[in-house]
Amino acid sequence: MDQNLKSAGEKFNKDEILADYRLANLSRSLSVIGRREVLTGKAKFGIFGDGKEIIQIALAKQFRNGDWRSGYYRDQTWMMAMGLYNSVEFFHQLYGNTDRDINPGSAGRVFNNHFSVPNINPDGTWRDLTKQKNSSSDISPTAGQMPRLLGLAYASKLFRQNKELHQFSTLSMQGNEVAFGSIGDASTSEGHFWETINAAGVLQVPMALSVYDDGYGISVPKKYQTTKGSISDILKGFEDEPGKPGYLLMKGKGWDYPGLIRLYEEGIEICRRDHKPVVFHIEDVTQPLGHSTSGSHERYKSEERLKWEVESDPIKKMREWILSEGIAAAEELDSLSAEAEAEAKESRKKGWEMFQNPIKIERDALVKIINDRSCRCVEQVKEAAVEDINEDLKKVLSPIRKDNFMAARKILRNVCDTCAKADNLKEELQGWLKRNYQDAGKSYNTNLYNEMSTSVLKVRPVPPEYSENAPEIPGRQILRDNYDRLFSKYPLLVTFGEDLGHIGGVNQSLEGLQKKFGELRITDTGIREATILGQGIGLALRGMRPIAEIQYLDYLMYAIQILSDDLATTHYRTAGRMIAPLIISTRGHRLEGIWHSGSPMSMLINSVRGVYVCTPRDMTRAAGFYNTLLEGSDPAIVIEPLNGYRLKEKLPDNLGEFKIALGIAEILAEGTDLTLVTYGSTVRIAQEAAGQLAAHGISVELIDVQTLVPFDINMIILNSLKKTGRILFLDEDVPGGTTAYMMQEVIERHGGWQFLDSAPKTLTGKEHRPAYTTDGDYFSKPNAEDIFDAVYNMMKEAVPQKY
Ligand SMILES: Cc1ncc(C[n+]2csc(CCOP(=O)(O)OP(=O)(O)O)c2C)c(N)n1
Ligand SMILES: [Mg+2]
Repeated sequence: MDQNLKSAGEKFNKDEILADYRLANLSRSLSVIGRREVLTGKAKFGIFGDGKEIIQIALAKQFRNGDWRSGYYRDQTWMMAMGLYNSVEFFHQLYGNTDRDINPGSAGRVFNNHFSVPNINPDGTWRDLTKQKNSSSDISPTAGQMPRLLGLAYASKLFRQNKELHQFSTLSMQGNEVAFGSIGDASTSEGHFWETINAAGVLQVPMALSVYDDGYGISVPKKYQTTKGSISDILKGFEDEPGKPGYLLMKGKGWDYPGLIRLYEEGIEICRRDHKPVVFHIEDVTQPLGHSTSGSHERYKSEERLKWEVESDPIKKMREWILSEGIAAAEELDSLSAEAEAEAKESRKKGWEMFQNPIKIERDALVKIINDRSCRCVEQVKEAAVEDINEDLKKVLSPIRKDNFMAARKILRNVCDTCAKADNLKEELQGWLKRNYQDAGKSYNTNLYNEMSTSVLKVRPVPPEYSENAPEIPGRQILRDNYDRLFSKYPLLVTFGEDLGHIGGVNQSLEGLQKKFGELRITDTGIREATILGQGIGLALRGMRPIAEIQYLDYLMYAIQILSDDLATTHYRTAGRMIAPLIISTRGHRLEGIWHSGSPMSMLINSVRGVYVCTPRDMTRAAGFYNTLLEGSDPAIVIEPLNGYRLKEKLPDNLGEFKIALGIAEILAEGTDLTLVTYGSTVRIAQEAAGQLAAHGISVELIDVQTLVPFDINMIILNSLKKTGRILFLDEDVPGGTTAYMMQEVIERHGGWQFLDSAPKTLTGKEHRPAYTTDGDYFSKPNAEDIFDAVYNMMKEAVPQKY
């Protein structure tokens, strides 16, 4: 017996030890039964926490109200130990139960063992985050939890160090919260891991990360994942040294119950007190059921490894320790594990019934309609088809909703059309489908955006007001002076990014503001776009109002995974129970060169649905969007037009107050011949072209869509098209990119095709990236002459005798 284990016996309370032992057994039984449920076809996929039970029980003991978790799919025992997850909920997750009251973590929208705890009430107001144990919502991409973890920890630093924030006592207890993370050994190979580790060391934040080292990432062993095969060995350079703050590195064994309890007690105390980041490298971890239900580990683990895993099983080891310490007798432990197994089985039964019952009720109602209403008349063939479908449906042993809907829709096609009774059947079936589709829609198709009263779409717009002699000043100063008001108005507002602190931004739109508001509010960061995003997500989840800056639109590529997988899905994947109202500020569209002039808008809009996308044409509009967004609770990106910082704009009187509504297109010039639709930097070029066209007798109606998502809520473009009958969509994206998106919105979704007198057209950038220099730009992106020709040719085609 290990010396460490031996001496520990006296220190622990027997009841607690036995409760922990029971919980470990319960969790293991759930994993075993859960796997079986998938292999017998009752559930679709399963991934479990077997082998990690003892680590998580020890970890959970240090987790207090107000703390935060950002973990991954192995954490079921941790969640159970904190009282945030129970054995019936385990099955709700596994089956994908969509009832958000009984399956609150995800309402069936994500794989099992992906957790979350609401940060808002159903009306959108913030919960008291200091009175609950908080878990951010898990995502499946490996290491995807890391950037967000940085932000969760960073919030504690801000809440502690910025005294003005001490008043927000339901968001934080003056920063005394720890952000706990977990990650598998193999996922430490990801860039996100290293970027986060470095950033948390630089920032010195209370981040406590556990690495569960089970030696494998699915089938690939550590030697292919980690230099020297040991994450703690290679993290050594990050360790604290006198005068050089870094990390606390701690090591434990996955089977060592008393050792792990001490390890976490010691490490978390330092982390919480000193805001010192800690990495717990937990070795000797097993994975007794293999990676997931998608395969079996016998295929890739050696006989020897498999044998070692059996011997090192943490529950077996804990049992040995309890016996050797004389804490309890074997019979007592046997009865505890039998009890745990019985609970797991009972929970499976309950969970299955709760999953199946509503579906069966839905099916019964359908079958009843068919039985009562079928006409059994002369239309023999159709009637037989209806009977067959109905019989097949009744025979499905474990129905899912798809079975019901498929049957109803197929029967509808076969309802006879000769007698009155059949009319009844048709009507009732249509009614059944409508009602149940509405209900299924609530389960699967809601909450992509905030539907509560806190939605940014409900913010009342306020136009910019101008004095008679309003001066014209460079656009960057409008942004700066607007920010000045915002930082005074919103104490929870912070902004951070590369070069925006000391020098006030590469375009000086924050000039002088760090000096005025302090480094904790306007903060330079390292060059690390993915974790700038994650930092923002974590802060936003904790009730702050972050604006994360990405220096150029092109560099958002580094963060697109986090933006798309994490931020854009947060509200949807928690079925509306969590918000992360992060604002991302960036600039783009025009300059020179392949990596500084991109306008990859279709990449964005097609991968970040769930995040609003604002494309202001000037800095007054940009400022107006920030003002609006800070009044609502939605994540959004604002892309400032890169060539507009020095251009002069009229200075509004109501800086910080005027608000531009999202989704409202603006007609910038009225015209009768053709509708020209664009956004962002191209607006100015379109204005120039419209002037040239007017000189040639062509009257263009120019529309700035202002935001790509949401898109033209009031169908202003459609109304214009009704008048002109011709439309050209213009931007700097690739062919088939955002112009195609806009065309689909107007022509298909809004029904614009009915009003076309000419074929609708698009004018875009070239397929390649824009080349360097002004000429590179001229020949890569649409210019005023291109627009002139495109419009002129459309008019010539339509009215050849005139042009
Ligand atoms: C970005 C990404 N790449 C690959 C995968 C597929 N995948 C899921 S889990 C996993 C292995 C992770 O291993 P590790 O981090 O050691 O965690 P463990 O499952 O062993 O606990 C892989 C490759 C993924 N989910 N995300
Ligand atoms: Mg692993």
